[in-house]
Amino acid sequence: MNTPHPDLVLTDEVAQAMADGTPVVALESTIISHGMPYPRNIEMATEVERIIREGGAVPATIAVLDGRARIGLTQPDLELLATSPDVAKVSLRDLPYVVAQGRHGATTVASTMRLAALAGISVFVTGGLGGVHRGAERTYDISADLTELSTTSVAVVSAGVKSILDIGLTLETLETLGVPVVANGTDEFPAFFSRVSGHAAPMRLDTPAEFAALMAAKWRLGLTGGVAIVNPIPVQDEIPAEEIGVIIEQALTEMQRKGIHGKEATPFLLGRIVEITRGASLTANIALVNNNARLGAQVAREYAALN
Ligand code: PSU
Ligand code: MN
Repeated sequence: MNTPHPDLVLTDEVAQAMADGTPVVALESTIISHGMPYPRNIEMATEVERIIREGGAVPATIAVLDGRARIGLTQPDLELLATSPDVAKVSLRDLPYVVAQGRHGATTVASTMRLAALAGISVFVTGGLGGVHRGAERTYDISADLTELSTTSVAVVSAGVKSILDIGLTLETLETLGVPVVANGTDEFPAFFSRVSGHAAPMRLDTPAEFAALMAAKWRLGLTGGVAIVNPIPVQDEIPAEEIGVIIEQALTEMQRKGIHGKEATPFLLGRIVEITRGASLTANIALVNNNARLGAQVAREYAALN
């Protein structure tokens, strides 16, 4: 099968879908290798692909394996990502290193967006975006997910950002970077585990067709860069903001005490929150990813219908 770029390896299914104009939805792999414990991570990765197929689109989970950027993975590939300790967390800056060294890498939102765009994929589903960490005025810890959203033309469906981050500063930064942040069916910017964050959503749309039209308008106008589609966790799966807020504070305090920072910060916080909630946060996390997959497949179908 022809690939759109010499460094990308597409599965036959994804290559065929791209050639036929069948909607394709990209998925990241950091959430598998560094965002959830085994075996829930492999169950999630498998289920999310199933939901996207059921929604009439082709899933393309993205990772770097043996130095090859892979667009679409097999079940054994997913197992490797879910279990191997040799899988690096790969954001944009790490991508050339793992490729040139022939290593395995799980891609973050930033690097998944870039590889999806190289493959010609316009819609990407994840759980939560990276953003401006609390205390960033001292640490400068701002996820490359934000700068990537400013430059790479892919729509990213997430459940917003967790309050492990500074949500207000994250929204301000996205505004500066020219990234439309559009909530699905709500006026409130969602905070991952909770439907409310105390911050208004900058924009609201109510149907997948409207999201597709916004994407098309943005890129037709020559406004390169991403669209952040933020989809609140379903009511029945949410953890109230007051409840999860205390736990997040505890995890942040522990992180500071341990001196953890940089690329380890997000995986540490996610892992601690799962431990402290004895898995309840993991159940919520999986529910919101599945919910995002349903929306992402619909948006991909509507966007494909426009082209
Ligand atoms: N937020 C979550 N779950 C995740 C991540 C973020 O709720 O798994 C992952 C995503 O892959 C995201 C990355 O792109 O963490 C951000 O890491 P950093 O802050 O180091 O850029
Ligand atoms: Mn960071």
